[in-house]
Amino acid sequence: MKGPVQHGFKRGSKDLGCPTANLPDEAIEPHQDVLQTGVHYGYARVLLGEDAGSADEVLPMVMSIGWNPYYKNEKRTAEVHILHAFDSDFYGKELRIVMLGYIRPEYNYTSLESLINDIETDKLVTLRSLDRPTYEAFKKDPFFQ
Ligand code: ADP
Ligand code: RBF
Ligand code: MG
Repeated sequence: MKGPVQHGFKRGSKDLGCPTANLPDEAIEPHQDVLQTGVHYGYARVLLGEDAGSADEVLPMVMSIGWNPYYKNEKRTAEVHILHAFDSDFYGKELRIVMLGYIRPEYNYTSLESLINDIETDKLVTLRSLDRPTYEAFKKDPFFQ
């Protein structure tokens, strides 16, 4: 999927210590039938341009597709956390992602702490999973070039 990064509810970075770049509804819409609600991992690239250095590369990502029951959202959203320390925000820039694996369903949490703990586990699962040599090829996929 790809599309310009949208503004969300501004709760990712503040409450969770985990900013998530939101894909536009139009990016998700054609895939509604096949997209499973829950947490997925894969690769992402933000098209930042020449001066961005290592920030404009194919990077590991962990993604939440869901209704976000913790916040009682009314719409399914696709939020992408990229495992990279960016120097600044990139709203409006084109985000491209490939989803490679499913981690877990979406849960409703009784505390913010338990949500944050699970997200930390999701990040570890992502990095360990992407270590599998067969995933290397996706980094070079023409979709990212
Ligand atoms: P919003 O509700 O607008 O999505 P967030 O608090 O989730 O706000 O922050 C998301 C924004 O943070 C992204 O749109 C992006 O511009 C920026 N950002 C910075 N670092 C990252 C990262 N590692 N992964 C995803 N987004 C990041
Ligand atoms: N929200 C939930 O309500 N339940 C979840 O299981 C859940 N898992 C998430 C996993 C990851 C890797 C990320 C980045 C977010 C997850 N969230 C989950 C969404 C979180 O609530 C969301 O980032 C905030 O709503 C801020 O937009
Ligand atoms: Mg977000």
